[in-house]
Amino acid sequence: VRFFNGFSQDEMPVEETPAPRILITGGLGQLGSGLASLLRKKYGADNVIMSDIVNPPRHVRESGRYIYADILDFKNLQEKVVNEGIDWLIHFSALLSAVGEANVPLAIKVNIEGMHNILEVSKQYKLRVFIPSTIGAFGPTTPRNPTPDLTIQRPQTIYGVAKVHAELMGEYYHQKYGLDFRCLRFPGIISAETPPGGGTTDYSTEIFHDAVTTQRHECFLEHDTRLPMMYIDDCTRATAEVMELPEHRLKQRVYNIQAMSFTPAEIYAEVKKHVPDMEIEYKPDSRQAIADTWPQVLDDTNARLDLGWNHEYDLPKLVTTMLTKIRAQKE
Ligand code: AKB
Repeated sequence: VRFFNGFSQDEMPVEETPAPRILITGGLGQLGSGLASLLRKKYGADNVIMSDIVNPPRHVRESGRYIYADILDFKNLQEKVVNEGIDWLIHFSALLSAVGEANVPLAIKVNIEGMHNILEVSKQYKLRVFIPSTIGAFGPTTPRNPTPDLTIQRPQTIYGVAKVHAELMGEYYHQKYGLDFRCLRFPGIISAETPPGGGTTDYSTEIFHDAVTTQRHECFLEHDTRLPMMYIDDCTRATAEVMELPEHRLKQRVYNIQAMSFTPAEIYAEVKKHVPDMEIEYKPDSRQAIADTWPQVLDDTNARLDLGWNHEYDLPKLVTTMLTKIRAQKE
């Protein structure tokens, strides 16, 4: 069969889909740089724009485009989306669980009001929008092992309350306005290059820095506090993958994902295999009360089935990777 333009099906010129223009908010946090670097490799350096409200370190500026964007200023957000021709918005700005408890009014502003602006601007300009949720979106009445996608959500931190609100608002905008809202519930994320910013799972990154420097870690959680976790490369890959999927593949808007689940005693034992002099002391602080209300294991069956989610890093691979990277940084 020949078409009216003279081509057969095989000869038809393939229309190139242009690379999406992507804006990452909260770009200077734990997740921004890793995701920007992955997306820049896929879509070109100029198409991935990092943003935040402070002057970035030199290496961030040198690694690609960085702009000022204030999620609390709706007009500023509109201007950035229009001037930069944004198609996808990845919204990482947030105060994490521990710092949120220390400054509730600011957490309400950033995590709730800022998120409203993100949804509204995404609706207005028909963007595909990703807002991560978290294990913090669950509370003491949630089944903890395993925690399914659809379950009781009565969190007891402002961070968690704001994340449940974000999940519901995203789903509502999707159902009411057709907004292409996508959301993964992340576990604790462990990273070598960027520090976590005031969360309840931060010990799982700090322990590696201590292993390489002082060989002594003071842990702010009890030895048997089990939490879901993930290495940053799995987290950034999952984010890129969920954004790239055609919309019909999403059977729901919010998915649990995790890679592993461990206690401080278990990660310590794994680190000690490589750092025999390593010592740990448990001194639980206010973060213990938060961790005690969170899931121990997330059930991410739906993400594995619908999205093709698969983790690469288990606990042994996480430990060797983190130690290698941090040792190289300190040399
Ligand atoms: C935190 O501990 O607050 C975060 C999270 C699990 O969302 N890392």
